Parts: sequence; C-alpha cells; structure tokens
Amino acid sequence: MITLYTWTTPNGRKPAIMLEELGVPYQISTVDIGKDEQFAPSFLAVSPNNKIPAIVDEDAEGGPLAIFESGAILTYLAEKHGRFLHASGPTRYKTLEWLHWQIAGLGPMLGQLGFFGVRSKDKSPLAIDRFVEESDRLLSVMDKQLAGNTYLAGDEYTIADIACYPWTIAATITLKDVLAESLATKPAVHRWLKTVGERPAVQRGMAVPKV
Ligand SMILES: N[C@@H](CCC(=O)N[C@@H](CS)C(=O)NCC(=O)O)C(=O)O
Repeated sequence: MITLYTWTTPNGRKPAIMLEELGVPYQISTVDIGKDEQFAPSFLAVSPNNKIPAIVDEDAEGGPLAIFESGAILTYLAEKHGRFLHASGPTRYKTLEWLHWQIAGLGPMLGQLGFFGVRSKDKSPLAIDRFVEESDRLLSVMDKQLAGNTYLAGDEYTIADIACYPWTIAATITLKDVLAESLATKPAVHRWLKTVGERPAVQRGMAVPKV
C-alpha cells in the first residue's frame, strides 16, 4: 500500500492525480501546512525538506521506500507501473524536459506570484511586475508548445501534463486577476486545460485531500 502525504495545493495534487490515473490503492495522510504540520518529526522522517507531497511505498522493491519531491514521485510511479513515461526514446526525454520545466520554472514562479500578487498584504510593484512577466513568459512557452502538440510531450498524455495541470488551472483561478492579460492570449493552454480537466482521474485527484 502507498501512503500519500499531501495537502490542498497544486504540488500536493500531482501525485493524487497520478495514483488515480493508475488506479492503484493508496491511503492519504493529510499534512496541514497552514498549521505547520510539515514540521512534525514524524513527517520530517518521510520528507526532510518539510514540504508536501511525499509518499511511502510499503511494497517497493527491496522494502518500504519514502520519496519526497513531486517530480521524483511521478517518475517513480510511472516507472513502477510502466505508464505515462516511455522507458526510452525521444518521448521519454520530452516528458522529462517538461516535467523539470514545471518543477524548476512554472511552479516556483506562479507560487511567488501568488505570494506577492495575492496573499501578501504589502504589495511590492517591483516583485509583482517581475513575477507577472516571468509567469507570462512561461505560459507563452507552454502555449507555443501546445499549439503544435495535443499534450506537452507530443501526442500522448504523460506525467508532464499531470505535473503542469494543477498549477496551470490554479493560475486561471487564484491568479486570474494578476494574470488576466496573459491568460487572454493563451488559446492553446485553455484548449489543453479543457482536455486534461475532462479526465475522470484528474477530477478525482484534484479533489484530494477532502478536508
Ligand atoms: N519542488 C517541490 C515543491 C513542494 C512545495 O513547495 N510544497 C509546498 C506546498 S505546495 C509546501 O509543502 N510548503 C510548506 C512549507 O514550505 O513549509 C515539489 O515539487 O514537490
């Protein structure tokens, strides 16, 4: 059995979508980051970087295995089950390219924009401009890729789409005011959001955890 440590955030929902897509049994352990539960010693033993998501797979090869970082979790689950990531060849590397792009770029930039542009009481125009500009640049890169491809890595739905969906849909909801101009010029991103968002497993994963 896999235990998923998660909360109601874009990063937390990526492995939930993946587990739903795979249809494997898993149990949820909620970590309320608003109550600092990510600093509890029992959670730090699983995720020493004090961030969700993390998993523990009791049935991993060689014994129980704890993994933190959503990209590592998605890659592990994809390879364990042989789905949503080719074992070799160009599509594998296109998938990993967009997966890493999300983890190093899209997620952190939208996250900073959420902090400076929405949650912070002190509104710094310099910081907001910087993160709006960078978020727009990233969404433009994504739009260009999706204008020529059904999914991020090409014709197939992969862990790159699973990683990018929760952040991009969040951008259209929680960041819709600060990113209004940018989102109005990204037709391929909206088409992809609709296609991915119609998958039943994505809808189930986006509802995890129920709190
Ligand atoms: N690169 C990490 C980012 C994880 C992350 O930022 N998690 C946030 C919630 S979305 C968190 O746990 N924050 C708690 C904290 O920073 O103390 C991943 O992709 O797993």
